[in-house]
Amino acid sequence: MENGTHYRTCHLCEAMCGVAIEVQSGKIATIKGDDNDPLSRGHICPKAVALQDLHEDRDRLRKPIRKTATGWQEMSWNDAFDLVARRLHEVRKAHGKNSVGVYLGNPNVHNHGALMTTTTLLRAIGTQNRFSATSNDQLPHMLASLEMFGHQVLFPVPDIDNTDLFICIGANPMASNGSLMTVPDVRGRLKELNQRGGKLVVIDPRRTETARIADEFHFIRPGTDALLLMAMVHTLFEENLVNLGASTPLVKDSDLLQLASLSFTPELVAERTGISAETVRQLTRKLATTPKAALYTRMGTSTQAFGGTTTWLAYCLNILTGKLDVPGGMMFTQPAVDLVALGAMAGQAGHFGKRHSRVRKLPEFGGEYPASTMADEMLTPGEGQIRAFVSIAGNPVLSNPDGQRMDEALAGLDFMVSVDYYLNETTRHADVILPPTAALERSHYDLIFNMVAVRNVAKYSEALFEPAPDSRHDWQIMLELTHRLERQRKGGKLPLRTELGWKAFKKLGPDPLLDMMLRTGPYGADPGRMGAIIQPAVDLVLDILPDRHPLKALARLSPLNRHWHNLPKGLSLSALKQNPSGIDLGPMQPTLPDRLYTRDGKINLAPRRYLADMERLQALLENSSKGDSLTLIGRRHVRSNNSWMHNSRRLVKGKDRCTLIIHPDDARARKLEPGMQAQICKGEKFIVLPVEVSEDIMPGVVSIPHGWGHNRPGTGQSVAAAHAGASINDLLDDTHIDPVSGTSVLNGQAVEVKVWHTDALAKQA
Ligand SMILES: Nc1nc2c(c(=O)[nH]1)N[C@H]1C(S)=C(S)[C@@H](COP(=O)(O)OP(=O)(O)OC[C@H]3O[C@@H](n4cnc5c(=O)[nH]c(N)nc54)[C@H](O)[C@@H]3O)O[C@H]1N2
Ligand SMILES: Nc1nc2c(c(=O)[nH]1)N[C@H]1C(S)=C(S)[C@@H](COP(=O)(O)OP(=O)(O)OC[C@H]3O[C@@H](n4cnc5c(=O)[nH]c(N)nc54)[C@H](O)[C@@H]3O)O[C@H]1N2
Ligand code: SF4
Ligand SMILES: [Mo]
Repeated sequence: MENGTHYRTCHLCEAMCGVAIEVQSGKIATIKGDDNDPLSRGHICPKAVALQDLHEDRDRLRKPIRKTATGWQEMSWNDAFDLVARRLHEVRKAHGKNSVGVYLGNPNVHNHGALMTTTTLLRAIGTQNRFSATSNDQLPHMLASLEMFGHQVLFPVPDIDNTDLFICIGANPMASNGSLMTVPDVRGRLKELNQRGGKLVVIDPRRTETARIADEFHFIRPGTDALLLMAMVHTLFEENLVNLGASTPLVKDSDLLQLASLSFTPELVAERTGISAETVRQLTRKLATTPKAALYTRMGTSTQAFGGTTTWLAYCLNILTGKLDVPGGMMFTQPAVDLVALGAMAGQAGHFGKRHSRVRKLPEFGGEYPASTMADEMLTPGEGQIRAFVSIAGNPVLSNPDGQRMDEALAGLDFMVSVDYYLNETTRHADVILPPTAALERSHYDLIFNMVAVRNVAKYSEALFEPAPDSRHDWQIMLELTHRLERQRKGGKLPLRTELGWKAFKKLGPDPLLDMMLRTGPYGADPGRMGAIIQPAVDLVLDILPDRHPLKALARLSPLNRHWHNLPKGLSLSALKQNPSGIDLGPMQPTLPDRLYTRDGKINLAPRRYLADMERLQALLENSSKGDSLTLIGRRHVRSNNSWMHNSRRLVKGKDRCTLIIHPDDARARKLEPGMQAQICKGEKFIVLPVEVSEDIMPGVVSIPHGWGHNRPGTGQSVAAAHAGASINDLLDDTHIDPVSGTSVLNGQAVEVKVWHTDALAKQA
């Protein structure tokens, strides 16, 4: 990269901030917000500097490494690919295709090259034992979207820039910068809400950074949101406040929903939720009578015991009050690459429960089993046991519940390969680690987060630096492995046209395919052809893609989708290259009924699997917490990102952030004082953390952030190890899942807390 300013999208979280990176003498001098980015308008958060730290990090792996009796050894890419393909093939041959497990971690969705190529690798591996971070995250939203709108990734997004009432439940966008709501500069946007006379309401067991700037805040007992939302539904019907608005002709089964809500009066649920009946009624009226309002829920309501039902009810409340698909309400985006439409055309709108996992009989979602049963599938002998494992951009030892068991399971595998930058808590179990190029060495386009952005925009960033010599992009790693595995599977030889397809794919990489997606998309420059030279190569690539690959649909995409006629045209890769700060495609627009994918063209308000959960919800009313236990929830901090950004000195410096937050009453009862070490126990398991005493947490609730616990031996992140903290997931049970969706319960498990006596261990022994 020549000296000067390079414009780019930060890929670290969902917010898609535009950054301006100043390069001098081949090195990064400064990283600032890009004022011309139409979405982020100059905003960045403190993590943006980590783009540089990650790039320059000496602990970041740059060559493939292999575990040997005498330690890790570098190896050539060719040897590494051969070894991995051979070992995976051997295991598969000996034990069947399901003996190989695959886990896809979160950064995959921030990486268009990986997204376009992992599907091919998954097909080549051919296993049903697939897992990802989805089931520790947004699965309930995908399920509700599938059940109600007919498509697993058609998410309603708060039109935060135009709303007058934003009800935020179980999310802390001031720390997380939004999720399933790409919202850079959320602080500025909430300030604007305030300036136009709008209101922010936050409901959370902790007075969060977002709660602090809210007009109204209510504590809620963890895991009881479904009761609150049901009481709101009840109130809407009881007070004749239901008004479906524009959705009226589309909605079906609201009578069934009314029936389900009958017994959940605000009075009845008040004690259990901790929110008074009067507050519930007021809030419901406010939602119903504010024309531009949006009720939004996220992690705290999704990764809990009632994640599925809560998320469904949140969607229902928006619909019952006429907030769906209207400006200022919950709207659907129209991104430049419309993966919703492409997925539907490729027969990938989603499915649930088509088959069940071997050990715990848990349902698949979109072809993946819940991550909380990954260790079971590795540790339980029998046909179909996972013996070889592929982890791509994930750290399940820290991110999955029961990290200790995950550790033990990974340690017992016959073979493991990780595609990752770091030797960390998970990849230390691998036999081979394949490190991709650094993010700034690759181009970037946000295929996923444009689908949930509060404004339609498109932006492409070219690589800032040349790839380091002898390095491979994620997509190159996927393609090499896939190609070799396909060859192995076919006895060493592929037909000539297939070989040409592989050659073409490896040569082109993801960007010409992206160009094709842009051109054939809703704002496309020209609906079909990309020029006589590239098109034949692209055709060869489309030929070798799996049948249900969304890109496959591109070949059939000539008449533009019916609801695309009113959008501005002209997008292509070259158009984006000419606008390095991005192109504004305007605010979200109403898109119904065209955007619905249900078979009958209706929005289903009362899918059966949620109604079937009513008995359990009723039981929740009765069973209140008992004994000495406290309820554990998570939290995020703006200077952190899941498990993998603790090796940046600039981000971890300062006050210890991996602490236990506890209410003064609960601390007093346990003789805990600020700064003391607390032992947090769950059954036999425990971790030890410094105590923070705060009125900002609800009595009976404690909070620990996730992604810490860098004290395991054999890792290679020196800064992180010096700021180790402890992993909340070493406490959480992997048996706790939301039965409706299969999502892990990461918020709301019971723990016990006491003073940590350093001699306690000695006594125990
Ligand atoms: N208790 C608790 N647990 C949680 C959560 C919680 O709130 N509480 N949150 C859950 C959520 S929402 C999520 S998304 C998951 C995340 O869980 P995971 O996806 O399993 O883990 P991450 O911590 O995101 O780790 C990402 C890994 O990818 C590597 N990596 C980063 N960029 C790249 C890249 O470009 N290419 C490749 N090949 N590798 C890369 C990093 O080095 C790191 O090892 O954690 C979940 N776990
Ligand atoms: N700085 C930073 N940003 C991130 C990440 C990060 O690790 N750090 N991770 C990224 C990822 S992968 C994701 S998925 C998003 C997540 O983004 P958010 O959904 O905003 O996630 P959190 O900040 O964890 O907020 C969850 C909130 O739910 C509350 N909560 C817990 N249990 C309950 C409950 O039972 N009921 C209610 N009502 N609230 C509850 C918690 O107190 C917390 O305030 O953030 C992304 N952005
Ligand atoms: S909020 Fe921070 S980490 Fe997220 S995209 Fe913006 S600068 Fe990057
Ligand atoms: Mo996530």
